[in-house]
Amino acid sequence: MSATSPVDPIHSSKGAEVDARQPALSVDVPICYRMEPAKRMLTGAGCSSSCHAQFSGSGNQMPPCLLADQTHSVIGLEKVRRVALMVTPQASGDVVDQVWEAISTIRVVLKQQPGPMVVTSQTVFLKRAEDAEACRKLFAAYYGERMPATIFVAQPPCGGQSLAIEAWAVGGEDAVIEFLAPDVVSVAYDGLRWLHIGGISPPPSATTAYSQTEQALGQMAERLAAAGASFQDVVRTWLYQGGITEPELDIERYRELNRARTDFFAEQELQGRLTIQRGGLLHYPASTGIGTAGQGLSIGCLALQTERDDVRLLPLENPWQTSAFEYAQVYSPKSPKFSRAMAMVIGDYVTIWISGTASIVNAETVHPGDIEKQTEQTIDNIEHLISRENFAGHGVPDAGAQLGDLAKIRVYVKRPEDFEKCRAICERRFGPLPIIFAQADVCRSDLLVEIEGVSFSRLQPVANHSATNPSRGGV
Ligand code: 3EB
Repeated sequence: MSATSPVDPIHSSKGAEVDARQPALSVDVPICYRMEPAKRMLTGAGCSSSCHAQFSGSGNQMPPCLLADQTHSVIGLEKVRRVALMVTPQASGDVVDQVWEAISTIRVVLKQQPGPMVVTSQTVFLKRAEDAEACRKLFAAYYGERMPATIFVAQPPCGGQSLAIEAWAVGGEDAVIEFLAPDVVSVAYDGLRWLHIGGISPPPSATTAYSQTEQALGQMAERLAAAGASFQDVVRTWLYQGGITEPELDIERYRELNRARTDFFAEQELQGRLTIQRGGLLHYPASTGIGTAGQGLSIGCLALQTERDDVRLLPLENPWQTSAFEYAQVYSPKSPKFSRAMAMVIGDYVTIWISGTASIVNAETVHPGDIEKQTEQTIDNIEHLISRENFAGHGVPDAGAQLGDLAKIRVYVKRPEDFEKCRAICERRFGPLPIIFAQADVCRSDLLVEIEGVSFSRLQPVANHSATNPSRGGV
């Protein structure tokens, strides 16, 4: 491990170049470290945070106060380091205080890394939607030209705070980070190019769920095109819909979203902008479709472009669940077009973006009214979805992950009074991990909880391992 010179957390500039001096990673070292929550850490004595010993080398000065409750994971990939932060400020103070607290917490965590880190995307969960403008100004003051792709979501943090932030940062000697346009950030290294796109909302003139979805997806396609990409490259989408279970005329808004999304993807397919897997199945991104306060829509996505022949994208389904795109019409006349997860095998590394997952078995909601059983079932579903067994069923026997490989999760809880029960189960099943709980309506009125996350693991060869087909998108 290369020790770094002390970083002055107050005076060091936000350098434009990324120059992470990565510790050498050996095969038996895990990829993803969940860091101990360093709550209200005091300067100097008494700091027991394991991140010092592991990542800062010796002789560094102690970090300054960490104010907000935060947990983060450090993901050491081959050429870059990623940090996933879940920050929930203290409940006291107005929204401005809380934003500063969250920003300074993110800053301090990133200063603890051995090289410069750049925040590329963030999701801001708001108690009051109208606070978005005040937050945006503060982010602009801090980040300047280097504003992460941001999505504001009107979903109150379950702990009562004014906001919570999920932020992703990246650093590494070879990483080239470009702020291409507002809410469009690209990260390129090692033959990979990631695009983080946030902040897409339809114009106020779009009032119906159908037209909101159509226009937002159209804007997403435009932003992708402006960045030299297309829907073909999208691996993950997030759709935050106001009034998701409410009727609009006679039909539920979520069903209209699905109709618009289906039409949009059909159009993309006609234009040759959707990958078709072997067997004719379309390559739908992993997704979250979840409720927010208000009647709007806000969407974002993550895309990956690469010419590397050791990169495979694998849309995952869960044999315990009917594929969403095959749900019967009773759930939505045009089915929800998403995959249960998108696994990416990149060299020896496996990243799995897990879609919003709920207490659904086959196509039915199970355990209506019971938050504890719904939480357990949801976690069971995720565990099976990412298991080696499921990867083997998809023809990739050397990949898979466990709950302990998750770098972070988000838990959407419908009823505020269910929060503590849900949290207790999450703590028991996942162990300590970066997490945000937010209050949101799930897309079926009988679903009380939905969980999404991302895992990082390594390929593990099976005995009699035969070479797998490296072609992209193949199953
Ligand atoms: C489900 O399994 C729960 O419409 O994009 C989860 C993830 C859900 C994504 C979406 C909906 C979506 O059907 C709901």
